[in-house]
Parts: sequence; structure tokens; C-alpha cells
Amino acid sequence: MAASSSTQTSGRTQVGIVGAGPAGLFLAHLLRRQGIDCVVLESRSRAEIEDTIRAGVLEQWVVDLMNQMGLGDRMMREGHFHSGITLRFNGESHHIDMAGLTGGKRVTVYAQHEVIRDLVAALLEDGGEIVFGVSDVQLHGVESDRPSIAFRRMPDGPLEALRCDYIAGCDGFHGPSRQAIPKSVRNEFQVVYPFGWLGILTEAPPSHPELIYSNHERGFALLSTRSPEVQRLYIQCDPKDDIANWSDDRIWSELHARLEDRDGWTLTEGPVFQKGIIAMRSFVCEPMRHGRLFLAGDAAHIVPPTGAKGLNLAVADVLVLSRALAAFYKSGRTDGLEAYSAVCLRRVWKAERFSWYMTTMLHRNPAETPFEQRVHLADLDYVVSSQAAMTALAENYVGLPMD
Ligand code: RFL
Ligand code: PHB
Repeated sequence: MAASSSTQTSGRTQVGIVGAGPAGLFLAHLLRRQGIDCVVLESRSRAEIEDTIRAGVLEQWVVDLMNQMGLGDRMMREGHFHSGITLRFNGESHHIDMAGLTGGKRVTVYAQHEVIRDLVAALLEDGGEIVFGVSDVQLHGVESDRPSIAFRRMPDGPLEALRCDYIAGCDGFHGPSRQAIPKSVRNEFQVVYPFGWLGILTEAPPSHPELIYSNHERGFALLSTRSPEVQRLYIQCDPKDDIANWSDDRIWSELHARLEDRDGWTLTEGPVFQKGIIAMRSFVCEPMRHGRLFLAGDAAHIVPPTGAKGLNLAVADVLVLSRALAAFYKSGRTDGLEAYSAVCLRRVWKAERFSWYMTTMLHRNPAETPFEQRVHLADLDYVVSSQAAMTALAENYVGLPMD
């Protein structure tokens, strides 16, 4: 479909990027470093994207990439670098020495909205273009060699068209990009879990020097951090539950019950200043490319957060895409663009497998039989007692190699 004749043309760029999440912003930085022109269209305001609470854990190669790109200064000052994680089950704690098992790779806790703040500030400072608050975004001509993105800058403003060579659909799970691939071409794979996470931010000092993932008979719990003053905690809950049913007292009582073990360690409480419930799913759309449209990040795939993989996977996609686009603009080669979907999907499916494995092993699923539940506990017991199994968990958690 060509852009409608009532559309006012607003400009032209080489790569039109829909969405200023981690995928869209990393892509813009990577392209501009290769001298490739791009414009980012984002439906929310700068304040909204900079304040949305989401991921916490970065894989080692993402930390290295941010540093190589000159974007890592604040992360290196304010991030938290842990050498391992703790797994808790049957009332006992087991340390997994990630760094020791992976040749020194660490667990970096640096919140997604801090990454977003750093990337937005650096992009705008460098003369990059992000149009915030756009609406009515529609992708046109993705099967042609003249694709365009229609959008409005203001809700009742004119429909404009951004003409481009390629479109990167980085607009998350609910964005319009994936829908621009005809249904007959799309193959979608999905698991919806019968549980969700209730997440809180609390003003309290850290209770423990590293993350704790706990499988408890009352359900999963996770202890993470944000800063010396703010901690992030999660508990498994009914995804359809109303957050109004969860008083702070009830949340703390569940956290104490699920996280404290037999060794006398206790959790430090503080005022809760943010809380919410999220549902969990695994989802993959194949292929990730259609004509001149390339999907990246949550637009193409979702993982449950137990493996801490979603943001990292979004960055992996756009690194592959930026290399393929650089090869095209430098020497006219299209093999990288043609291989994009297959190359990304190999990593995506490994992250899907790991995230599904961590999720099923660590949660209590009321739909599972007692047999299945015992198998998950046996899996945990195996992981903490076998060097081979522990190494497999560690190398997936800190991030599989990118090259
Ligand atoms: P995003 O971050 O959803 O960004 C998409 C952007 O597109 C915009 N958009 C549009 N823009 C223009 N026009 C439209 N029509 C648009 N529709 C949408 C949106 O406003 C948004 O700004 O996708 P992206 O870039 O692919 O990044 C994916 C990550 O955000 C996500 O995978 C992670 O947050 C997942 N995740 C974790 N990932 C990790 O790697 N490590 C973690 O520790 C981790 N923990 C988590 C997580 C996600 C969580 N939640 C809330 C789902 C913990 C949680 C609780
Ligand atoms: C977080 O700190 O938000 C976090 C940590 C580990 C996860 C998911 C989220 O697996």
C-alpha cells in the first residue's frame, strides 16, 4: 500500500525506527556511528519512557557494548556488579558463582529506565532525531522498495509521511509493526503462564549482596536491587489479581515467608513507593523480517522475566541489524539483511528456552501435577550439585556469546 494522497510528506531518512525503547535507541546509536541516517518515532513522551520501571539485569556483552559506544559512564558509576546469584529452595540457599563459572562475566544490575535516560540524552546531544508523542503510526509499502511511515505529531495534526529505505519495527509487543506482516506469512508461537509477578520498589537498604531467586511452596520470589537506598522485589501472584488486594503488610509477609531460609537471614523492610502486577508470556514471531520491515526486540518476541533476557535480546537483534545495514550502505551487500531473521532467531530461541526453563523451574504452577513439581525441585537440586549443570545455567544467565 502506498502512502495515501492526503498525507503530507514530512521527510526522508535512510532507516525509519518505530519505538524508542532499548531496541530503537540502541539501533539509532549503532546506525549513526556507521554514518547511517535515521529518525525515531515514539508514541509516548520523553518523561514517560524515562520513568517506566522494567528490567534490571544486563548481560556482560551489553555492558561491554555500552562502554565501547561511550555510553557506559553512569552505568559504571551507579550500576551494581555481582559475581553471582543465590538460588533458594527447600529452605536452603545455594550460591551460583557466575564469574567463576564463565571466565569472569558478571551480573550487572542497572535499571532499564536509566539505560533509556543515558541513550536518549546522548542521542539528542549528538544531533539525533527522536519525535516523541506521535500517534496514528501506520507502516506503508514494506513489500516495495519505497516504504514509508505515516504518523501525526499532534493528536489532531496532519498525517505526515516519513519516507525511508528500511523500517525497523522496535515498538514492543503491542505496537503496529508486527501487524504489518501479513497474517498468512507470520508464524506465531506462544505460551501464556497462569501466574504473574507483583513487583515493588521500596526505600530500604540492600538486604543481601546479590540477587536471590526463591522457589517456595507459597510461590516464587525474587530479591533484586536498584541503589543503596532503593530495592526491587517480586512475588509470584495471580496475573488477574487486583493490586488493591495487596496491602504493603501482605506483600512484606509473603516476601518474608518466601525469601527467608533456615540460616537466620532476614529481609529489611522499608516504605513501598511503587507496586504493580505483570502477566507473563513466551512469544515468538517468525520470520522477523518482511520485505523492507525488520522487527526487533519485544515487537518480535517476549520472554518471561525470570531469565532477565528481554532487554538483552532486543540489543542483540539491533546489533545484527546494524551490521547488516552497514554492509548494505558501504558495499551494497544484501546477504546480511537476507540472513537477519534466521541469525536472530537462533539466539531468540535459546533465550526463549532458558527463560521458560528458569520460569517453570522456579515457580509453583497450580496447573501442574505433584509429579511435575517434584521434577522442578530435582532440577534445582541437580543445578546446584553438578558443575556441568551450574555452568550451563551461568553461561546462559550472563549471556551467550554474540559472535
Ligand atoms: P519496549 O521497551 O516495549 O519499547 C517499545 C517502544 O515502542 C513504543 N511504541 C510506539 N512508538 C511509536 N508508535 C507506536 N504505535 C508505538 N507503540 C509502542 C513504546 O512506547 C515503547 O517506548 O521494547 P524493546 O525496545 O523491544 O525492549 C524490550 C524490553 O523493554 C523488555 O524486553 C524488558 O523490559 C524485559 N525485562 C527484562 N529484560 C532484561 O533483559 N533483563 C531484565 O532483568 C528484565 N526484567 C523485564 C524485566 C520486563 C519486565 N516487565 C515489566 C515486563 C522485568 C520486568 C518486570
Ligand atoms: C529486576 O531487577 O528488575 C530483575 C532482576 C532479575 C530478573 C528480572 C528482573 O530476572
